[in-house]
Amino acid sequence: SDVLRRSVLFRYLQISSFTNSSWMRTDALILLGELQTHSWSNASDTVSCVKPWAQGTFSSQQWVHLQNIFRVFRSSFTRDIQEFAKMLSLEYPMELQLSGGCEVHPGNISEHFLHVAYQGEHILSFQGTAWEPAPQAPHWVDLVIKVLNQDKGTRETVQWLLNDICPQFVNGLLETGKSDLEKQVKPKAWLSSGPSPGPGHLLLVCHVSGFYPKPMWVMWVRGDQEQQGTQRGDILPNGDETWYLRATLDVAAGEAAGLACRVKHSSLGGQDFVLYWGEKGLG
Ligand code: J76
Repeated sequence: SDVLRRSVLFRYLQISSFTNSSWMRTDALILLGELQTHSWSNASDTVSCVKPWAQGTFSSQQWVHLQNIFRVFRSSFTRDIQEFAKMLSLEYPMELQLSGGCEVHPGNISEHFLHVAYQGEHILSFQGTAWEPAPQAPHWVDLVIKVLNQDKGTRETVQWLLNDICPQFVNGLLETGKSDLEKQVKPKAWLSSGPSPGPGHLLLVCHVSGFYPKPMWVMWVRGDQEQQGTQRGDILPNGDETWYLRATLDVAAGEAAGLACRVKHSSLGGQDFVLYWGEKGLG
């Protein structure tokens, strides 16, 4: 199937905000490719599944075991940060971000990563069997690394989670979540005019919304001729696990007739959308 042929990125993303020495919170989410599978609010003791298939092929017993590891980790992490802040006289507020996970490639090949950012800057990573400072990290990070690397038990747990558990769990999710992961949602498309770019000029706007998955092709065309002046916006989330994209073209008012917006997407199965400027009263 498609989802098994491509590489998939699985990420645990954590944000810990330390307002002062007594106010802090940690929230996290897990993403498989474009889809959120889990969430973990500060208020909750356990990681929640946001998809019915989010336990993958793990047994309840394995799941409970992982929940315990994460619970211990979250409280130990909070304590560690407060201790380091004291030891290094770091100032509040502090923001810590953790990004860890694995990318599973076809043929059971996988890569993993675990990075930590402090005040938005990457400061350390777990590499191979130990923690390492990031290339441009401040000097005090060396001391943090030294302390962290003394905990052999934690290093072994991290290696086990990244090397063994992560790819196993992802392979299970690819099975249990297959139909969600392979879903195809067709976009809607419409045209509008944007703010005039200058006297005698029009800004043609082609909106494409509600599609899944993310890869999308959209161009202004005249017949078969792709208009090189097409400006693609950023792909934005609609918030319902579909995406939005717009493409604009600045044209002389007299040249708008005959232009069209062409949309190609996997959900359209080769039947491109073509919307003509000037139809239905526009232009
Ligand atoms: C993202 C997954 C990481 C999983 C790690 C799980 C292991 C764990 O929870 N270790 C903590 C408890 O360790 C004790 O108990 C273990 C068994 O449960 C073992 O026996 C172990 O040997 C024993 O020590 C341990 O306290 C860790 O230190 C938790 C936090 C790890 C961590 O990420 N620390 C961290 C990271 C970044 C600390 C500081 C920074 C940057 C600081 C920036 C300046 C404020």
